[in-house]
Amino acid sequence: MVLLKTNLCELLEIEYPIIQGGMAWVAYAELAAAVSEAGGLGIIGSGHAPADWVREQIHKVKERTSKPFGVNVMLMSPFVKEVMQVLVEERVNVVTTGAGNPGVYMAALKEAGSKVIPVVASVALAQRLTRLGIDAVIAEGMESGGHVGELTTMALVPQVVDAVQVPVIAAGGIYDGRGLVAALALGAAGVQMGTRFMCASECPIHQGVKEQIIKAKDRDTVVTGRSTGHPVRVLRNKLTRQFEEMEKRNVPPEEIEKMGVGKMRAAMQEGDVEYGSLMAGQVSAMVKQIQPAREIILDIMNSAQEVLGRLGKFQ
Ligand code: TUI
Repeated sequence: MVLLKTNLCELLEIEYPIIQGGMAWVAYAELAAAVSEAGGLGIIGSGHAPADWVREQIHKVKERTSKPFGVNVMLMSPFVKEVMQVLVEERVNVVTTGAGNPGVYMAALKEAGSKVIPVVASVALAQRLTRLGIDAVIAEGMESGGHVGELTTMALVPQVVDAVQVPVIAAGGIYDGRGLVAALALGAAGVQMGTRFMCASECPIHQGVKEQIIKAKDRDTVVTGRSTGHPVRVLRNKLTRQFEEMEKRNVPPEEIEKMGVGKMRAAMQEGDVEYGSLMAGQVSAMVKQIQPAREIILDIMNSAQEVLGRLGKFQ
């Protein structure tokens, strides 16, 4: 097995430089524990969930593994304050944040000994947060599923690498060893992957959603909600056609936002693949099967070894 130990492995005390994305309604304790047990960093996605739920999930992971794990906080959640308080009390190893600026929570999290790793979609935010003492940063390109920025991973990652001193984790558009090696070539110290882990056997989302990801082809994801200021990448379905139609008619953003409420839950829990929000990234097309998390991680590392062997021939 190729040894791709980076400073991220050291920082997080993990075996492989692979982090599982903290996806709301998807990344439950079962998945996070399986990824951490397999040598990556598993992350619970807290999304819009209340603090008590997050505490339960943390306890569930702690029962299943003694290895480090993380929790992702969606900063637009109405429960963000209470959730942060739970993370401080539980002394979670790693806290990742999304969809905003975690500045006001930094001091308390650092005090509790947590590594703080925000997701950014721009160089400016990465720089601002570095000054507050973050431990690493996740640079997420618009290939990813869910809430997206404007830049691609290929353009964003090297710009963030040049702008900050902390380790950079590349996210968006990464599926296998080719993506991992490419990310390292751009200067990243590791990768975060969401979509592929949605099809992990341990991921307790509805089987119908996994099937849609496996069926997806290269152009089957679209970005909707640009007019609301919260664009999200999802698999194309009847819901996205409704959104497109509303945006064409210049329906007010509040009404469009309203139509999105509860749609992630409808997809991920109830399996409504027609009118649910199937947040997934552009690599959906590359996902061919449901596999245990351990197999996914070993497959990525094996294919990274193959790529490095191939590149070695150019020396
Ligand atoms: O957060 C994500 N992905 C998400 S969050 C989510 S839940 C949601 N539901 C409905 C509408 C919107 C979200 C689904 N997927 N990824 C991390 C990420 N963060 N990507 C981009 C950003 C980001 C964007 C703007 C981070 C900060 C930011 O600006 C903050 C500032 O102050 O400049």
